[in-house]
Amino acid sequence: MRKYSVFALAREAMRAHTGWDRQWASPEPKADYDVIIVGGGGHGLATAYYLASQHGITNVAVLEKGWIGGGNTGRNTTIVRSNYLYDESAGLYDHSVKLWETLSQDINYNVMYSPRGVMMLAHNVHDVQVAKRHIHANRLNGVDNRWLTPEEAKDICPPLNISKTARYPVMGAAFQQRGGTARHDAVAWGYARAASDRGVHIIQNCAVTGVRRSGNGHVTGVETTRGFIGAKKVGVVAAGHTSVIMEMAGVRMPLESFPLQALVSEPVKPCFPCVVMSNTVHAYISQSDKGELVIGAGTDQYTSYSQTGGLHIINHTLDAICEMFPMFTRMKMLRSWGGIVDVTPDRSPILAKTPVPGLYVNCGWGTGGFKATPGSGHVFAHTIANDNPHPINAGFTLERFRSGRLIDEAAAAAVAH
Ligand code: FAD
Ligand code: PYC
Repeated sequence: MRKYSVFALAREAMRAHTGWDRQWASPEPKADYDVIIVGGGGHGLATAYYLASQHGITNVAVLEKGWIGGGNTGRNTTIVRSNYLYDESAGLYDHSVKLWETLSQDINYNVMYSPRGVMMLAHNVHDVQVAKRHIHANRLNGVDNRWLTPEEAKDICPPLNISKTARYPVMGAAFQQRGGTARHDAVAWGYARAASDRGVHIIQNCAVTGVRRSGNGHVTGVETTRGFIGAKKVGVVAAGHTSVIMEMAGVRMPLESFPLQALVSEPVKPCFPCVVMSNTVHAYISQSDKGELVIGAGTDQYTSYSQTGGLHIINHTLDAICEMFPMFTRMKMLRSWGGIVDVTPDRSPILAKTPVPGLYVNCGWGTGGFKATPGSGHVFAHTIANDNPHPINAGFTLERFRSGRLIDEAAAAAVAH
């Protein structure tokens, strides 16, 4: 009989549960695929999963230059919500929230979606008016959101300082109960495992370096660090680097890339029951299941591909957090990091066909695409499979930057752009 050490048994259990070993077992690329997805973040992996599960397209490869989930998917602060102002955005993000609600069952992987509620604070008359406008617009769209007085906000979130003498006094808050958090790594691993189980190839350490087109302009495949790989269709889902890849196909994108950073505190016992965001002071906070306070800042003011951000930005964020939650003043920071987000002029994503036949693009999520991962993958898979957008992403075109029919969600992210 084969003997297992306790360590080996634990490793087997981890493997069975998380599928982590597949991170190092990428298959050899085939010569030809029906669809190649460039970028193994949550959106790319979700797209591959829905191509296989909803459209029966399984001859698919996801090409990732590093490791799956190593981009923004594994670097974000995991806030999920759908309290966006405009009809198109509310439709897209609420589609995603609905998918979050059953995602763990759908992909048979615990993504730890926790609808603990997202509270957006108002500190001045302008904030109050904007928040109430959002609440009314959301409710007209069937998206839950309600107004809280400062006392009601404190009942939900006891650490909140509602003193009238605070530098940024709390004048009330908008509260979306269905909003919350999820475990970001699990989202990448869960979609990867579910897609891989359906035959999708997930190929790591494989950077795309060129896009090949035929004489009539149609995409024929991609050049990579592991050689040329043929494909009938290519979907680019490479947040932060979309412009670089699209340029390889001769398409100029309306995007700028910025560092966005976050940090966690030392772990402490559960003390923070929901997510709190403040647009005015550019800080937001929640507590992870490990006990760390998860704190995010605004973007740097300058474009860059650096995965760290300006120190002054994170200092400002911590000042703001300590003002709003004085009980955290003496806590210590455990680690900080950054990611590169790509931002469109109207701060809304592009999920669309491109002028190049067979080439599709999913980008421009800026500081807020984690929450959209299931919905984005679902409608992008539809767009690729049918060579036509799903009604939910029909407005998120590339063309809108030519026509001027923008979806201007500049205030929606609740962090500085
Ligand atoms: P990614 O996960 O970045 O995946 C893209 C992948 O493409 C990467 O893995 C990259 O390595 C790969 N790639 C790039 N170039 C190539 C190439 N040439 N060849 C092959 N592969 C390539 N959103 C929220 O909704 N809520 C939040 O609380 C939130 N907080 C955030 C906090 C921070 C600090 C950051 C940085 C972002 C935050 N976001 C948040 C935004 C969110 O993380 C992103 O919008 C989302 O994760 C984008 O997912 P993705 O799959 O498109 O991108
Ligand atoms: O979009 O909710 C959001 C968000 C929070 C932090 C960064 N983005």
